[in-house]
Parts: sequence; structure tokens; C-alpha cells
Amino acid sequence: MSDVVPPEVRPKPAVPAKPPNVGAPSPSSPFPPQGPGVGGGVSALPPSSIPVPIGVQGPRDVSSHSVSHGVGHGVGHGVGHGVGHGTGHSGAHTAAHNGGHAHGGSHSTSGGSTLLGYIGIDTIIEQMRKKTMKTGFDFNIMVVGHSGLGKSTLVNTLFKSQVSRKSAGWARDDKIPKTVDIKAVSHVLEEGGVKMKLTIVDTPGFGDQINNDNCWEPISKYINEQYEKFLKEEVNITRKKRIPDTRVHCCLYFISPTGHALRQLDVEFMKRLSHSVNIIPVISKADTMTIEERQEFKQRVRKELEMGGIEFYPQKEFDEDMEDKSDNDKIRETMPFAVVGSDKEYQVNGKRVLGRKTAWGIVEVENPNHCEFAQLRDFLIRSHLQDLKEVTHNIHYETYRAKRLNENGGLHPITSNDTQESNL
Ligand SMILES: Nc1nc2c(ncn2[C@@H]2O[C@H](COP(=O)(O)OP(=O)(O)OP(=O)(O)O)[C@@H](O)[C@H]2O)c(=O)[nH]1
Ligand SMILES: [Mg+2]
Repeated sequence: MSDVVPPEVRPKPAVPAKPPNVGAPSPSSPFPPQGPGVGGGVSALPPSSIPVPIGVQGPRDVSSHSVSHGVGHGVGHGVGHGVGHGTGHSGAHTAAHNGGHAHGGSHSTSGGSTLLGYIGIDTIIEQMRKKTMKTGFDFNIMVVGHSGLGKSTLVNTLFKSQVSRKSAGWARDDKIPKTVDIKAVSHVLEEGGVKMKLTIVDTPGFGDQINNDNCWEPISKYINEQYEKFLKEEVNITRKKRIPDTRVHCCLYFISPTGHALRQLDVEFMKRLSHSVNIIPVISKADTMTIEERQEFKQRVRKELEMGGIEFYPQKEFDEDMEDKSDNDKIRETMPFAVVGSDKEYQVNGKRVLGRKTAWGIVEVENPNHCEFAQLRDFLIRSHLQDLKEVTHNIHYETYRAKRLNENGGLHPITSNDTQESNL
């Protein structure tokens, strides 16, 4: 189902100045921290990424997961942190790390020759980073919502790589056709020596049938099928060293910019999906609303989601500590992001920008004063990518797995006919 477009070396991202709620990238790092926290620097990293004494683990244990889990942390942290380490941990090391290591004093005077000297636990991060650079990792996003809300357009906007068009073989200026079936398109991106296989799962819009009952079923089925695939690989006697991860790490749910209320179908859909995938609601076509309308509508949507008992990502119950909570609270208060999509470029003040040309001027997609597209992208890639993967693995997949293995009477292998029909 998915076409892999050969790797391409992409230029530095034209990411606009980071929005106030997203962590600053480390100056020496091509990738900023990816932990759940949104503040920049080491302190914002999740506990699981901070070097800990052997045998001690953070609250969310990533040590026993597939390679892709542990490694993601290393990318953000390791690049900056590892600088100045590798050379025998002499003077430079002590200077940089004295504050954080009990061994500092003896290490600098003994030159590393005593038994009580520096062990090198903090190099684990650098080791992980190196591994990640070699293996790369997967990140899978799904777009879901009513027909015509701009899902396919946003997919193209999000990575400015014409992902859908390229693989579908459309001419650049063709109109994006109505999506008729679930289609996963993969694209290998490389930046700062780190490879990421990004898969976008575009889904057909719903809501335009006479009977919209159960229109979430194909989506739910797809999500569970990916869990099933992963589970099958895991329980194989000879399992792959690195299990390909096609699980959906986040589902962007498109809300129509009506300015009124959520539709019943939206509530129903999100309620059902929120138990099996990370839902990130977005208000699409934000250019059709005034700033005040947008703010009011966002507030109303948040209220309705709360009243409907819909837990969207980042879920409050999974905040790891107070810092995490306060960072995520800020984000939750600005959600759902009101976005505008376009894959057309225009010249504005001598710069080429993605935008929508209207009779009144150009709506710039990546301009934070015009819409929250840049905030959404930073949230997905820069600050929460690794956490999205962890919640998927530790919560959603784990729930599926436990239920599936229980149904199956414990450790019996799952047969190929056994897939999916588990009514999860
Ligand atoms: N005003 C405005 N129009 C948009 C925006 N994004 C997309 N559109 C337009 O909306 C129409 C539908 O866009 P698509 O991306 O095909 O919508 P879709 O959600 O993929 O539709 P289905 O495949 O039928 O589910 C196109 O004419 C787009 O140009 C936006 O942010 N603002
Ligand atoms: Mg579409």
C-alpha cells in the first residue's frame, strides 16, 4: 500500500521562528529535544531520556521497546550533550559536567586511572544517537475528517514535499482529487544526518453519505491492523531485529470551521478513536474565520470535547510530572490548532511563501500571525514526536496487545485468520 520515495537530502527546514510554547533547539543540534516537555534544553527532556544509574528507570520505560523508541530521545539530547565527550573524558569533560557528576573531582585529578573514576554512563546518550543515525526511525501520521475539509492539502503543506502528488503521479498544478481510499505514502526524510521514514495516511472524507453510521469503521480497522501486524512480528519465534513500525502515532482530526458547534459525527468519531490512537483535533480552513470567531470557536470546541469526555492528545492522565503538566496545559489551552493549508507558493516581500491568494491578499500558511499551522508542525515534529510514539506504544498498543493475547488464551501464536476482528 505504501510507496517509498527514495531518500532525499532536504535543505534545512524553513521553520518560522519557534512559537512561544515550543522548545528551543540546542544551538549545536540539528534536532531540538523531542521529549514530552515543551521547554527547551535538557531540563525539558522526559525522565526516560535522562541518564540514570543502571537499573533505575524513568516512569515510562522505553528500554525494552523496539529500537525506534529508545533512539528518538537520543537525537534531541545527544547531539548537544555529547559534544566534547568522546576524547577520553579529560579536562573538557570535567569542565562541562562537574556539576552533574559525583565523580568530577577525582576524575580530573586522577586522569581516569582510579577505580572510583569516571565510568562513562553519560556516553549512553551518544551511543544511542549514533545508533539512531544509522537505523533512522518511523513516524506515522493519519488525517481524518469530513470530506472537503482540506486533509490532502494539509498533508502536502505539512512537509512541503508534495508527498501525495509525487507518488500519485499528478502534475504539480493539478487540483487535488477527492480521496477515495485509505492510502499510506512514505517518504524518507534526512536532516542533519538523521533519517526519518515519514508515512502519511490519507483517508477518504466522510459525512457526505446518506447514512453515515459506522463511518469510523474503516479507519478503526486500519489502525488495529497496524497493531496486529506489529504484534505478529513481536510474537514470532524468529523475530526481526527491528520491527517495521506502521502503527499510527497520531491522528489529525479535522473539524469544520462552522463557528457553531461540533457535529454529532465528530463527537462520536473522536470518542471511539480516542481509545486506540492519539487524537489531535485541528480546525481546518481557519482563513474562513475572523480572529475573534476563531478564538470563540476554539473555546467552544474545547468545552464540547470535555463535556463529551473525549481525551485528545496530550492526554492529561499521561503527564509525567509537574513540569510536563504545566507545559502540556499551555498547549491544551491553545488547541485545537486552527490551520490553513496550501501547497502553492507566492512571492511576499521578496520571499517565497506557501499561501492562499485571496482578493484581499495572501494568507501565509507558515506565518504565526495568520494561522497556527507552524505551531502544529512544531508540536508534531519538534516537541512531541517521541512522546507520541511512546504513548502509542505504551498505552494504545499495549491495550490492544493485552486484549488480543487474552483473547488468544495467553501465549498461543496468532494465526493469520486471527487478525483484526477483535472488535477493539
Ligand atoms: N479556504 C481554504 N480552502 C482550503 C484549505 N485547505 C484546502 N482547501 C480547499 O478545499 C478543497 C478540498 O481540499 P482537499 O485537500 O481535497 O480536502 P480533503 O479533506 O482531502 O477532501 P476528501 O478527500 O474529499 O476527504 C480544495 O479546493 C482545497 O483547495 C484552507 O486551509 N482554506
Ligand atoms: Mg483528500
